[in-house]
Amino acid sequence: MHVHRSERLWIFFGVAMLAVFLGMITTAAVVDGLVPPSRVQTIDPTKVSQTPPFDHPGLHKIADNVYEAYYVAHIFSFTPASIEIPAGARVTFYVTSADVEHGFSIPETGVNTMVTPGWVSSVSHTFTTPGTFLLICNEYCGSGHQLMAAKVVVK
Ligand SMILES: [Cu+2]
Repeated sequence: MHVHRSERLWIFFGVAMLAVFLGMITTAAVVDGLVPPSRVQTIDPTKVSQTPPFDHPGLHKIADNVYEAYYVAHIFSFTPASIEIPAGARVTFYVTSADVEHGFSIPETGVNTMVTPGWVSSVSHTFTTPGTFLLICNEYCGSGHQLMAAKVVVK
């Protein structure tokens, strides 16, 4: 089969670019220790229920209108199932998974992160308007995925 010279050139160019990009990703991952954004620390996924502060997940008040919320995602729910905060509160969410990959998303806010076993993900948001916000898993995690939700109540 005859392949035209310019076709061969483009095939070579495509393969070379693929090699360059794979090399860049590998270098960033191995040399720079790059991890996906919002993952702040590692945790043993088999010992989540014994590892502070995830042994007692929930809301912690840090200062006036400043909170930290520790969540454990597991098939097919979040712990805690509901938190209540005052309007204007800044909440930093720390989330980990006790089993499989999950999502952690509060639609209509900037809260959206993946939850990977072995990692703690973190995302912050200031809740200015009162209301009940639905917290959902947006990564398919199994047969009960559509049931996986929790509430953030802003008063
Ligand atoms: Cu899910």
